[in-house]
Amino acid sequence: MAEPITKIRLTAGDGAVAEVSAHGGQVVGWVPTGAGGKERLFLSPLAAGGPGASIRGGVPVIFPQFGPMGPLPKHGLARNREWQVAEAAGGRARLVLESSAETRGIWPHDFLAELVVEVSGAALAVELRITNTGREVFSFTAALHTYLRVAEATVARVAGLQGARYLDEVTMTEHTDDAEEVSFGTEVDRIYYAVGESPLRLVEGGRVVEITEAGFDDVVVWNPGPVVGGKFADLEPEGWREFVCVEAAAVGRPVVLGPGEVWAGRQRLAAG
Ligand code: TA6
Repeated sequence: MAEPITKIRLTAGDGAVAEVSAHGGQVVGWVPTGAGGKERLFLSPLAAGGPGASIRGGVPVIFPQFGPMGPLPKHGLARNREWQVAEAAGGRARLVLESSAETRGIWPHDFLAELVVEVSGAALAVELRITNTGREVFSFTAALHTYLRVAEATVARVAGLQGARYLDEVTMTEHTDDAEEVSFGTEVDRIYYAVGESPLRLVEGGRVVEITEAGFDDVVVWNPGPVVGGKFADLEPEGWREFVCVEAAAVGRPVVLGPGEVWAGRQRLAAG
C-alpha cells in the first residue's frame, strides 16, 4: 500500500541539507549552500513509499540488477525495501540493507548494501558499498538513479559525453555520441559505456551541476519525454519537464565479488 515518505533531514555545519528515506535507502532531497536555498533533486509530488513501492525521484538505489536486463524484478530489489538507518548526524548518514530469507527468495546471495550520504557546501556525495557476506561468488549490476531537478527539461543539456559509445534503449541500437551535449524533448534513454571518472555537467540557463563518479564505469541519461512521461502513475502529466536523470551505473561490465570482497561506487554532485 502506498504510504507517505518519511524523510530524515541531515544538516551540515555550513547549512547544506540532504534528506534521506529509510524506504529504498534513498536520498530524497538536497539543498546545497550558495544556490539560493533551492532544492536540486526532483521528487515527484505523486511519489509514495510503503511496502513494495519505489519512490519516484531523489536517488533510487538500483541493485543487484539494472533495468529489465536479467531475471530479477526491474531495477532489482534495493529500491523498494526498508533499509536500516545505521548513522544520521550532521551532514552524514549511513543506511544499510542486509540479505534475508525474503531477498534470497528473489536473488539467492548473501550481501550487505551500505549507502553513505555526505552533504556539505555545494556538494552531495553518495556512495554505494556492496559486501559479499556469503560463501559463493556473485555478480551484479547497479546504479545511483539520480533525478536532477530542472526548471524545464527541454532547456537543460548534459555535457561531457561527446565521443562516448552508448546503447540507445529506445531503439536498442549502439552509437557513438558525436553531439557536444545531450538535449531533451523526446524520450532519451541511453547507457553510456566506460565513461569512468570524466566529469559531466548538467547545464540549464545560468545553473550548473557538475557530476563525477568513481567505481562506476557507466553513465545512464534518462528523460521519458511527453509520451512515455504521461504514462507513469507516479508522475504528473508534465512532470517529465522537471527532471533529467544522470545516473552513475555499473551495467556494461557486471561487478564480480568473491566471498568477503567489497565493491564501492560513488557519485558526487556539485551545484554552481
Ligand atoms: O535508468 C533508465 C531507466 O531504466 C529507463 O529505462 C526508465 O524505465 C527508468 O529507468 C525508470 O524506471 P522505473 O522502473 O523507475 O519506472
